[in-house]
Amino acid sequence: MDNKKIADIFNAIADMMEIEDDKRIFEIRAYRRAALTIETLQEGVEDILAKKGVEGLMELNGIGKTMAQRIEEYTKTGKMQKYEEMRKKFPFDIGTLTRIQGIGPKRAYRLYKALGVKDIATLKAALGKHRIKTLEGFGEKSESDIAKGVAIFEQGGGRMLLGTALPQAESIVNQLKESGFAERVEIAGSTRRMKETVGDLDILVISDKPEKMADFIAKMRETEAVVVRGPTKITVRLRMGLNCDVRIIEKESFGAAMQYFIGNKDHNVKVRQIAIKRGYKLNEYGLLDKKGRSVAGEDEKEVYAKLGMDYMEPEMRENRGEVELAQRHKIFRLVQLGDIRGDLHMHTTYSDGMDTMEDMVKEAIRLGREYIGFTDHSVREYVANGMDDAKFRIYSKEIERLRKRYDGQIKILKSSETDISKDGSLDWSDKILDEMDYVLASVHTYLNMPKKEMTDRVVKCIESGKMNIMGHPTNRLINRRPPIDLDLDRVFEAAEKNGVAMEIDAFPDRLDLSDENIIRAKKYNVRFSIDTDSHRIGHQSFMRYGVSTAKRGWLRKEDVINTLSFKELTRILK
Ligand code: DGT
Ligand code: CA
Ligand code: CA
Ligand code: ZN
Repeated sequence: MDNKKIADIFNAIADMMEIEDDKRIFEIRAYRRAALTIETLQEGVEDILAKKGVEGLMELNGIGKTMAQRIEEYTKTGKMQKYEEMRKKFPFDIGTLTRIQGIGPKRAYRLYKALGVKDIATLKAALGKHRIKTLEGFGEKSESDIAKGVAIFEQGGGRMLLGTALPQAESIVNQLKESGFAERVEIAGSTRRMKETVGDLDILVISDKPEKMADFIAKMRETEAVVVRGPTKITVRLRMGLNCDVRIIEKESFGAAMQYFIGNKDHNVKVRQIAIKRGYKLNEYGLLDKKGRSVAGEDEKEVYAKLGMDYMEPEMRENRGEVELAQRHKIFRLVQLGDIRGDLHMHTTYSDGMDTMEDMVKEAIRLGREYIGFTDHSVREYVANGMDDAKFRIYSKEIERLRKRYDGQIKILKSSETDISKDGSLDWSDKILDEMDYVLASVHTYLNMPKKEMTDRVVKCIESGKMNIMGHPTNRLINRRPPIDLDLDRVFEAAEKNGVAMEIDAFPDRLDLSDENIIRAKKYNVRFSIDTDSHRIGHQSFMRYGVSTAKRGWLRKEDVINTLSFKELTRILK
């Protein structure tokens, strides 16, 4: 899958154009839009090209003829001429530098020109010598912001978002299945556990032609280089920037290998100790008795069963108490993707969404949603093209029109992602709030408030009795922006008292609340709403990331409000 690489290149071209001549707004925007589309696409561009050609790409929102041709050029040659030419003028790692908080394209260029900053290493050197603050237009504050940005970037440690890694893993799985050399292919590791970021991909294969299988993997279109190759394992470097471990497993060991390569290390260590206590030995080949005979191995559930344990879904296997629960046969059913009946957070062209409301409705129907809620931004979110009162009226009318038009197919709720103002009030008059079926409220501004003030602000809003769902509660962006400083216990307590649901925003760079914060929230009697925060029709499929995050936080169906029927939901939203 070339998506990630192409999106990175498009963004880099836009960055370089901005340095060169920022008046070419339309061109720059075209590259950014195309990058956004490709980045969040869940299907490989090369698959679209193979099926429908350049025209197929042009059907995508934000991809015109030029962009489609550039994509085709890259998939055919592994290069994009336009990019190669521009790189000569700007020979530094613009893509990485502009990912750092506090550095835009122009600043990256200034840092390069003045201090020779080319990448993270040279940026750190400049920070170490405190040379950045001496540059005109930078100063003390910029230097410390950039230093913080670098720290966040490095904490990420080159880990990739699940939303980028999983589609790539799935595409490889499909290719291996179609190769004719594999009897069974499964994703393992952190990707299978649906962890928010992934260090490398792990794939398990049953194959009776291991040599041919390994050759196939070495020659796959996404393979950049073979890192190591042995008789049962091949590690390749993927062009998109991750490594991928593929292990070839015997059929009779496949369940044991799944157990070993899905659970995180700590989970595995615990399970192995249980095996030892029961007089067995457990490894990736099987569960063996004292005489070395296999008592289980082909089937993963059987391995756990022989150890006296319930089966746990991969999302649970993080050694957070699930092993003990499984031993006591207390593993319960987690919320499933199929339980989700509606999506309560989505944007349209009325604010910063890219698709029309009607197209969003059609996509929701296609996905089988029973209801959806529109949540275009309130006016204060001017960067996101927030609506004023007059625009809200038109928005409101359009919702009513679509309600009639799609009556019987889907229920449409009226809402707005309402800014929680600096003083904890909501960014709409009561009159307009009253017209909404529910209120989703989020913090988007003054993100640096100290903990006490920030918590007071949010709690005051929750206690106003006017909001129903708190949108992306910590407002973090994975590997890019830290969470706002909130005393979450106070927030959850207030939410419990006031019947406010906490959102699990399913957008791949948010996943907010995170799994760990969901676990914290569960100590209180709060409910959750798993929403996609869609800005395009394709984003509605992000629901699976939200549901998996909920599973990683051990949520059940009854913890999640958008598993309710429309009737029940509207009753609790009143
Ligand atoms: P990642 O790649 O950092 O996102 O995280 P994982 O969990 O995918 O870790 P990885 O790729 O190093 O290993 C894949 C699986 O193999 C992991 O889920 C657990 C298992 N595993 C790795 N190293 C060990 C180990 O030393 N002991 C045991 N018991 N299991 C291990
Ligand atoms: Ca891994
Ligand atoms: Ca690995
Ligand atoms: Zn928002």
